[in-house]
Amino acid sequence: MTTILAYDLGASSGRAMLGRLTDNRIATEELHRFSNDPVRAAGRLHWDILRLLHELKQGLLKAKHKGEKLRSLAIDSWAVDFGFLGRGGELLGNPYHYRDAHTDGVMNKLFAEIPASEVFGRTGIQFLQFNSIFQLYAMAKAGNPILEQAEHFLMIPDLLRYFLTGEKHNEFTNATTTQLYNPISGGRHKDNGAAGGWDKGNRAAGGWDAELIRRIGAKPSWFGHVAQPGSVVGTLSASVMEELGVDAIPVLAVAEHDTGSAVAAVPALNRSFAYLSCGTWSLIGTEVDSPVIDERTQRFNFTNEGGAYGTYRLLKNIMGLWILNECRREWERAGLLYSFPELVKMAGEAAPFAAFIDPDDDLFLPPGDMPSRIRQYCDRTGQRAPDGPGAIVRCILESLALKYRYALGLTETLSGQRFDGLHMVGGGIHNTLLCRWTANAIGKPVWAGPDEGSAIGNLIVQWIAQGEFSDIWEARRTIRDSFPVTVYEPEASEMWEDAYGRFLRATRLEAAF
Ligand code: LFR
Repeated sequence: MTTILAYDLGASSGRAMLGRLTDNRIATEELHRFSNDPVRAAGRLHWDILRLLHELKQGLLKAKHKGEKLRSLAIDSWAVDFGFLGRGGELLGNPYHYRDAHTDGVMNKLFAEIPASEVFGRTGIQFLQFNSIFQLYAMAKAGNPILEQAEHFLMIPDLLRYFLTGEKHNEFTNATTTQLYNPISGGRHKDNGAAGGWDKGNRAAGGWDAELIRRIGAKPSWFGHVAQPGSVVGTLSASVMEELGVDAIPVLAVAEHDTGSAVAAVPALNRSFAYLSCGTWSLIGTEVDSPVIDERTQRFNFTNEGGAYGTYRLLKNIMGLWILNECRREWERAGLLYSFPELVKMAGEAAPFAAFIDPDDDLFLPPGDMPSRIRQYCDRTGQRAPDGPGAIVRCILESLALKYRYALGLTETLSGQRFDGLHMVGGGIHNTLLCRWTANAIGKPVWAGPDEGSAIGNLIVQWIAQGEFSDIWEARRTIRDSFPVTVYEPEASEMWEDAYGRFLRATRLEAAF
């Protein structure tokens, strides 16, 4: 039996998960769970990176107290955010939260200097105003003093890994989400293999795009060695070992972008599959062997994020359960306490298809009063706004399910494939109404499970590196055998078909076709 540790950090909570592999079955045990609370300071929204480091250490201590012998550990988290180290490896400030307002309006300013089509052509990454490229450009334009001292750009898991090991690496899957990484030619890694492919040395093609980096006011020297998932990127440092009284545990790079790990854990048996990683965000798409960078992918704002083992994720970000979470917070602020099951039950009892939102409207990106913003959206689009929590939650969940149908259809068009169902992974699968409505909206079965996709994806890449699985497909079969998958068959297809037409008109998405 081999026991390993996966840290999976989400935008609202993190966990340390033990993984055990016995007789070709995976078992997980949540060792430590903690909230991740962004902190607003001096008008800016930050991640509390040292608190996160503290929680990682608590996870290690809990493993020690249980007498666990860990063969390795790895970290995954949300993407795009980063911190800087200065001279001597000093941390320069606290990383900004991707929902901070400093990138508002910045995309168009950058496009006035570098055309959007060029940025997309070089990176294949969808435009989201919080991508690291826009954050860095905003920092450079604002004359942010951190950049004067900066020597190393490290993304959230890179930074935490650095604190644990003292080593600085940029992990590949997260690096691609910066929108400064060129998967085809790159700047420094031109010799890494065929365009967009995967060479025998287990390194993806491409590399940091030094020219793009320079043109946004950043320095290529900040961006370091790109580590592939499955490579060893350090060992717990002597000072961490001493502080915690633990042994020298090897630290591996995995698909450190949580979505990369979640997709690695999709229990698909067939190479052609569609997934929906469902949590704070909904990420819907398919896995491809090389990036699909063309005019249509750009027009529909699909992305090509790097994955484990030379794959790419052709997918679209959909705002996801964030809107519902923020509604709940807002009601709580007003003294109305609802649990998620209560809200979902109320939604089930509300009138169907009364109003629709496009969850990806800019209105819904920043934290705040979502019930008012939904009202504002409905006023703007000439719809009667939903009134009361049940109707509001129904509007959100139906709109999400219909937006999934829209994005799944586009995934089929852009990838030239047809899918006979949708794999749903992540905590969002506990929202059974959303699973059911998604099956109805897409008119195909939904296969829901596992719920801890990112943590499991993190674990299997560690085990593949250790030779416990021969490849990702063997690991996916084992996931399939180890965790339950709930099947939702589509129902009421005519009603949902009709609702889809109304959704497209209300949200103006029909114009996209
Ligand atoms: C999901 C996720 C998405 C990314 C968003 C912001 O947790 O990683 O893939 O677009 O968070 O980083």
